[in-house]
Amino acid sequence: MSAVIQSIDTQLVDLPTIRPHQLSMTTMACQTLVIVRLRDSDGIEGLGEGTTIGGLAYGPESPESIKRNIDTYLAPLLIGQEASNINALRARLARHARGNMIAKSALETALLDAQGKRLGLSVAELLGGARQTHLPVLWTLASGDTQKDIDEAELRLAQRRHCDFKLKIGARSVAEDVAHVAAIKAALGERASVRVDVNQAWDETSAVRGIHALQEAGIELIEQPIPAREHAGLVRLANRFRVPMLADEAVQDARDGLDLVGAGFGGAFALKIAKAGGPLGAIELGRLAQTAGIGLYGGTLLEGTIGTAASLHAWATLGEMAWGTEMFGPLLLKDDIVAEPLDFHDFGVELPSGPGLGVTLDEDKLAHYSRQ
Ligand code: MUC
Ligand code: MG
Repeated sequence: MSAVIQSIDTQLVDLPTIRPHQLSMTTMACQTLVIVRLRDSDGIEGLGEGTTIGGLAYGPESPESIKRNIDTYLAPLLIGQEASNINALRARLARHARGNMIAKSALETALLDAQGKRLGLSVAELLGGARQTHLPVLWTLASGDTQKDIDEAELRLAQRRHCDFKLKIGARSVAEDVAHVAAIKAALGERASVRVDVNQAWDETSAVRGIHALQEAGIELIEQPIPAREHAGLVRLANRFRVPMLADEAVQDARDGLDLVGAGFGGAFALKIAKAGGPLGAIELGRLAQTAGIGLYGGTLLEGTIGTAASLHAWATLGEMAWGTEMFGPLLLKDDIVAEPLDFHDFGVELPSGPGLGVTLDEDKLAHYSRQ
């Protein structure tokens, strides 16, 4: 069953969010997905998605650069190549193009989707098989308003949709952030796990002050308190506090994971397909963490359904993750571009079944939300 990659098309899709989503570096009212459609000579189409947060606010790739770099540089490296040897295609992209991990993740996802469809296997089966099919999913409270966040958490608990909450902080002063988080934790009590994501906003001294107070307030996990490259500082914070540190921006791939483990980091790692250049790189980091006894967390860059499904297939192969997942991206968007949305219930989501990602496009919706 051999096929050649014939064409790769990319589209920018702008979807409004259900409410403003406030992070330390930007407030989002809309999410832009870069949708990849990869067609092979046997007529099979693979879908992929490359998505970031807030244009260039989160990282060095923007939706526009992802699209342009796929169209100009990455797609030509793949077109005409044999479609089914994904390891070889991944190596080819790595050899001829540096960085651009989100763009590479979108392409690798499309290759996996196509190969799964070709063989009649789900992406998780292609990757060795799923060890779980219902994955826990937390919700991020980021309206910027304490009472609105509490009301939102109460609603999600009552709906049995989420019982773990992540609060985005770092845009305001440490004292204001701590008061906001402590009020939410006090309102929810033992009914919910409350964590924070600082998205690199603090220096180490502010982090010591902030984390001390957050630990006292009963917060369970502190995500990326200081800048990504400050590995030594993150190790110091992890050693200093009882509350665990979650490395996110600090750990893009297995290379970073190895450095942090080597430096004595004992916290947890957030995996994201977008950081590692696709599901395969994220699984490499996950396996390294499992070998080193580091707890895992399934992370998102707030992808829509295609990127979320690709991540779920990867996380499912790793077995239970100590800190669950945050694969709620589609729920933050007002609408979707797929025919069948993911099934969120009982504090988690079902792994989609069917060949490939198990996701089909709704062509009308795609056309409606595509940027002209
Ligand atoms: C991040 O840094 O974790 C994940 C959830 C959310 O609200 O933002 C993202 C990015
Ligand atoms: Mg994070």
